[in-house]
Amino acid sequence: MKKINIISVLKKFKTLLFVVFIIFQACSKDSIDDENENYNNDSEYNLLWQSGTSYETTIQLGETITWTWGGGTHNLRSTGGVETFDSGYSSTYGFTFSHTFTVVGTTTYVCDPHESHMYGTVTVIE
Ligand SMILES: [Cu+2]
Repeated sequence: MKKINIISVLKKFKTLLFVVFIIFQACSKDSIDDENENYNNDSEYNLLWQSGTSYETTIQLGETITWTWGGGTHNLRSTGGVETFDSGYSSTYGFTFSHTFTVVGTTTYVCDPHESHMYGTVTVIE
């Protein structure tokens, strides 16, 4: 008798569970979108900085790039070109480093421990 009740209750809840699942999925997507919106508030250009990321970015003179750390220990250091910057090391997920580019030309940069797969080039145009 009790078992039958449980099965009938589960059957009734099946539709409800499905609806909850759909709502959960929708909310998850919203959360990701919100994160991305926050991500883009600080400056004109936002780049994720973690293993396996490399960038070629062209920006206007005076614009700022912000790099946001993913997991791992990274730094971000210019290695050549017209501008110089050095973030120092951080292991903090979500750490950010920003640089405003004020010289026309190209600058290369790298993460020293991961130079083969974390690097970039910024080209500044007028
Ligand atoms: Cu790195």
